[in-house]
Formats: sequence, structure tokens, C-alpha cells
Amino acid sequence: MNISNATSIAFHDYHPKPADFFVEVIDGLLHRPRSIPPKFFYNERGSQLFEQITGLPEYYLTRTEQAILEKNAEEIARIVGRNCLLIEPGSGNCEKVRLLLDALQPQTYVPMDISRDHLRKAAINLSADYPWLDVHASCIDFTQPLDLSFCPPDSQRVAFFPGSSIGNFEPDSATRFLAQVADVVGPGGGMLIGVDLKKDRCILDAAYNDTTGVTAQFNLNLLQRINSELNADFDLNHFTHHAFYNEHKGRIEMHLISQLRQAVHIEQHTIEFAKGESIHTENSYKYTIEEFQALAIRAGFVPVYLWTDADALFSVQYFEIPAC
Ligand code: AVI
Repeated sequence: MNISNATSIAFHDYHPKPADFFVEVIDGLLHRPRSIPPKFFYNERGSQLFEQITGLPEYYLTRTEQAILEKNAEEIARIVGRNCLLIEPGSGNCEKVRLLLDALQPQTYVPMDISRDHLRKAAINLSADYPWLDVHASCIDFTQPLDLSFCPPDSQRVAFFPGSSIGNFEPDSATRFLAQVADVVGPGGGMLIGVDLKKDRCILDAAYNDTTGVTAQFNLNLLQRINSELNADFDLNHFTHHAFYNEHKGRIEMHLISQLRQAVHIEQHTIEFAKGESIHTENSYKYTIEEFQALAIRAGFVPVYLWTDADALFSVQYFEIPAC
């Protein structure tokens, strides 16, 4: 454990194993249907592009969730309870939690992220703005079992998982992940989670096909990243962004479509693409409130309360594990 100078921050490094970019990319591209895991979107350029996406007029998710949290912070605090130990898996820049801290007054905040430097910076900035808050930054892969042995055993544990990041999990993995969260928060613990809702497909299609083409750049940046980090020769002019709502599966699918018959080289591998062939890069599941509650119940949670916006675009849902 590495404790920084400021008394209110501790840094716990679990040395998460970095993903093997080469192995996972080759594996995904050699299997049909071809795919690349969406976790690889987020290099420096990809994170900047995602930040831009969150401000796009068509991408209603971020601003709607933010408005729900802002408007209901006091009620959320009343229902969740003050003085909790607040855990945020995949905390990124720790921005969203700021909307809750004044109302919720948690005793301890545990941001968790795989990106060590990013986590350290975000935790230091947060701690500077909230000197009363005890911050335990944990560098960990949040899809691995979470270890909170450094935390006081008797405080109520609440997980915060905003942004509809749960939508990027396949439903079975989402259930497994929430079951892990349930284990970590334990009996009497809670989970406050942002979940994007099913809606008119025009709104969904537009959110992932913005007119300025930022989402297309975000998608194509994957190929640019493979070129620069894995010495590949994707021609970005020969692939196009394709995103659509798959009604049957209840998800937005993002693909990169080969515009012609072509061969791409990655180290010693040659990958032949037919004209029109796709690389599947992301799924973003949308749920009805009932569907998501059923998923959380399968993971061991009980629905307690939820908040939505006036147009029912997005939801913030609170669940608990019954106390023994
Ligand atoms: C991070 N995640 C919740 C975003 C989403 O909406 O599924 C990622 C994204 N992909 C394209 N635009 C945004």
C-alpha cells in the first residue's frame, strides 16, 4: 500500500494484469463474426473522443443522468443513507460522484480503476475539493473479484455505477458482475446504478450516429490504435462506421464495415475482408425498468427506488441486499 502525503488519500495498487492487446485483437479478428473488444476504445485519443461524445446534442445519456442526479441528490441521500462507504468501480475522472458527495456525505469513497495514473490524478483532484472525505483509490480491474479488506468492516457499503456502463456488458456477464458487486457490498449494502432505457429507435439510432461524425471517429480510432500499437496497415478510408438499434436483442450494435475486398496485415497475420464484411466493436444494451430489475434480482439485489427524467430516457436505480 502506498500512502500519499495528504492524510485523506490512500492508494492501493492491486497490480491489475494489463489486457494483451495483440492476443485479443488477433483472436477477435480471426474468429467469425469478427470483433474487437470495446475496452480497447479507451486509449488517450479514444478517451478524448468519448468525452466529446458525452457533450453531443444527440447523445442524451450523460446529460440526462447528470440532471437526474443533480435534481434528486437530496432524496437519493435520504434513501441511500448518509455516512456510507461509497465504492465506484471504473471511476474514471471521478466527475459524476461530485454530484452526490455534498448530499450523501459518505464517510469513505473508494474509486476503482485499472488506469493507475488517471486514478491517482482523479483521486488527488477530488480530495483537494473534498478535504473532509476519506479517499481510498484502488488500482484494480473491476471485473475481477473486489477486495475491500482495508475498509472499516461496520460501515454500510454502497456501490455507484453510473453512465450505463452496465449496458456494455452482455446480459449474462452483467448479472455475474452485479453478483460480485452484491458480494462486496454484503447484506444491508446497496447499489446506485445508471441504466439507459428502451425508447423510440430514432432517438437511439441518432445517439450513436451523430451528424458531426464524432462517434464514427471514436469507432475508427480502434483501427488507428491497432495500426500504431501493433504495426498493422488498416486503411481507415476503407472502413466505415455503422451503428443501429437491434430491436430483437435490445441493443445498439456498433460495427466497422469493409468497403471493399481487402487484406490487412498485423505482424505475421494476414486478415482477408470481403466487401461489406463487418468487425463488431460494441454492444450497448438498453433495458426496460422491469427487465433491469429482473437482472439485478438474479444477482441478489432487491429494487428499492428509482429516478428517471420526464421523458423516461434514462434511469438511476437503487437496489439493496436484504440485511440478514
Ligand atoms: C461507455 N458507454 C456507456 C457508451 C455507450 O453509450 O454504450 C460508449 C459509447 N459508444 C458509442 N458512444 C458511446
